Formats: sequence, structure tokens, C-alpha cells
Amino acid sequence: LDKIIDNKKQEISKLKKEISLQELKDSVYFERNTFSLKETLKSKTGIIAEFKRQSPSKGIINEKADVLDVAKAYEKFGASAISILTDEQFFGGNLEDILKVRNEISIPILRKDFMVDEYQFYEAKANGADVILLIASCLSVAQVEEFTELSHELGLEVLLEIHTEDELNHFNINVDLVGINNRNLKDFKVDLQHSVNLKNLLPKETLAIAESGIYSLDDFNFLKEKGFDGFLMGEYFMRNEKPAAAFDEFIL
Ligand code: IGP
Repeated sequence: LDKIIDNKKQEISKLKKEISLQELKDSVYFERNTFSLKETLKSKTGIIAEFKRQSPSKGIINEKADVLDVAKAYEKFGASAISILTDEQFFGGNLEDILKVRNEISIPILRKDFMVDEYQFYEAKANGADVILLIASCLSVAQVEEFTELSHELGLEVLLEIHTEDELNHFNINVDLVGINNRNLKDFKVDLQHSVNLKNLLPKETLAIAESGIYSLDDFNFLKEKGFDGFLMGEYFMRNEKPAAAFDEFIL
């Protein structure tokens, strides 16, 4: 994780020189109205379907799938949102993937990346994202507050990701949704019951998303019964040549 963050900071300082903040603000997508995940969570399946080519824990998952085809089909089959990994180095993603998709679908897009600098929020808005992931283990409590405020100024919703009881102190009532990662980012172990326990410590009205390691309908039903409002799923779909076909079968 530390390696990813270091790399991210270096990338950002390079990018800032190539594309100024003002250029981002002048981009065509900057003034658009964003889509709300809080709304589509209720009106659709609750599944946030992810587009992910590779990951540090799993290596290559799917190199061939086309982001636009997959996003359109995820939407057609009832996804509440599309999550798009934009980290290049470790996840093989990029911001253009979001840019390509934004005007072709009418559900929110989550920019999935390691957000550590204000610049990335302007980038996200300029490239068509609607929701931002803030990972508690990468940020201070004050950063979560600042980044949440900035996101809201830009019309973006915030999904705060936590994994441990300690990280509950990163929660503040302004975050829009809380994601509980079933996977420990340090040793990659998945534990659904751990997430349920953590969810029960959040205020009742918090919109809670179960993230990662949902590999069967049983997993999904278990988490749904325990009161999760949303389900972030990537590998289960992306493992297939046609990720959205797997999504379609899953929700039937
Ligand atoms: C999806 P999975 O196990 O269904 O592929 O997981 C998503 O939750 C996972 O990609 C993820 C992630 C993250 C990736 C959750 N939090 C933070 C990168 C950074």
C-alpha cells in the first residue's frame, strides 16, 4: 500500500506540470450535472459493478474486455453504478476509461483510485466521474474531511472505505456512503463476518456498501440479509470473457 501511495504522489507531481488545474476546470465535462449513487442504490440492484483489468493480489484478470461494451451491458442488466479503476501502474486502468463511458450511460461512475491530492478530484470531475473513493487507511481524519468538502463543492459523492474498527474515526456525517472492505489490503484475506460486525458499529441510517470478495450468490444474499445497501463486485464478473453476461446470470 505504501508503495502504491508513493508512486501515486510522484505521478501527480508530474501530471500537475502537464495539465494545469485551470485546464481541468475548463474541460467540457467540468460543468456537467453528476449522477447520484445514493439514488441509484435504491432504484436498482444495489450492485456497483467494477471494471478492473488486473490487481496486485490477482495479477491479470481480464486484458481484453472493452470498457464501453462492459459498462453499457452492466447498466442494461441493472447495476446501480460502474466502478472504474483508474490507477495505471498497479491496476492497468486510466482516466480515459471514464471519459469514454460517461456520455454513453446514465448511472453514476465511481472513480476507483488512491486519492491523496486535491488535484485528483478536479481530474475526476473533468473526466466524468460522479463518485469518489476515499480509503481511510491512506488518509488522515482531517484529509477525509477536506476531501469530502472539496468533492461536494465539485458535485461528487464520497464513498469512504474502511476495514478496521480504528478507521471508524475517519467517518463523519458528511460522507455520503461507507464502504466496508471485506478484503484486508495488507494480506488480502477476505472475511464477510468481520464486515458485518463493523457495519453494526455505524449509525443505522448510514448507507453501507460491502466491498470485495463477493464470489457467490450466497455471499451476496448473506450481506444483503445483514442490511448492506450496496455491493461492490469486480473479479467475479471480470474473470469472464464477457463480464456483463456473468452479471446478468448473477442477478437472475
Ligand atoms: C472489488 P473484487 O474482489 O470483487 O474484485 O473487489 C473491489 O471491492 C476492489 O477492487 C477494491 C479496491 C479497493 C481496489 C476495494 N477497495 C481499493 C483498489 C483499491
